[in-house]
Amino acid sequence: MATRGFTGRRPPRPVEERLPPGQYLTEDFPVLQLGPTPRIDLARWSFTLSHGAKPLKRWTWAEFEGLPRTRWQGDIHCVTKWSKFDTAWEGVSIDDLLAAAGIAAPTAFLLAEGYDDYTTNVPVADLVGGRGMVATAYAGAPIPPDHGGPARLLVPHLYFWKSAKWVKGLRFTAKDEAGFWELRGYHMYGDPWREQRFTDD
Ligand SMILES: Nc1nc2c(c(=O)[nH]1)N[C@H]1C(S)=C(S)[C@@H](COP(=O)(O)O)O[C@H]1N2
Ligand SMILES: [Mo]
Repeated sequence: MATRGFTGRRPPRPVEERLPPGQYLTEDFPVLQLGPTPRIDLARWSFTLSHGAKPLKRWTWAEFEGLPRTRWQGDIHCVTKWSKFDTAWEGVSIDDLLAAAGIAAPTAFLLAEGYDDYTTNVPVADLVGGRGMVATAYAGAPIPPDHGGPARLLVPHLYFWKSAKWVKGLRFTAKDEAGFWELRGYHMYGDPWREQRFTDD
């Protein structure tokens, strides 16, 4: 006799339910960035948590590799309207980073900063509680440089411009400060399900 639910597998959700408004599904992984892909030597790579101008904690690549690892698989949504399903990432959760630094987040907001001087703002509440990580692997391999390797922020529930590539640190800020795209007309928060693409959406 076949028992319903015996395999413990849920039926896959239909594509329409997984696509936020205005998005389409792609199988590709488009590359979107301002400038050329920076080449980052792992011997010189470091990752820093800071509060304004004050550094709080810094890790070398070797130290970062020793931190607890987290895996996440799910859908990502770019403001240019593509969505990609079931992407698989591995890295260090922001919860584990803060614990390893021995600190609680000093403010409610931060700017993620890239080696290419890109910045983007994210509320701390959107990164803790298992909602964000500094990813170093994609689909079981080191993240390719074009997609932000050696390390990129991953905040999958917000539009993908919030997932800063070539991330070099997180800077806690007293107020919610606009980053590169947010200063140029993009939304301060960027929730794909509320279609927050531009400043006044
Ligand atoms: N450091 C950095 N991160 C960045 C960008 C950038 O120009 N520099 N572009 C952002 C934008 S606009 C998008 S849509 C995504 C694209 O990520 P992908 O190239 O891996 O698809 O990266 C975001 N992260
Ligand atoms: Mo983008």
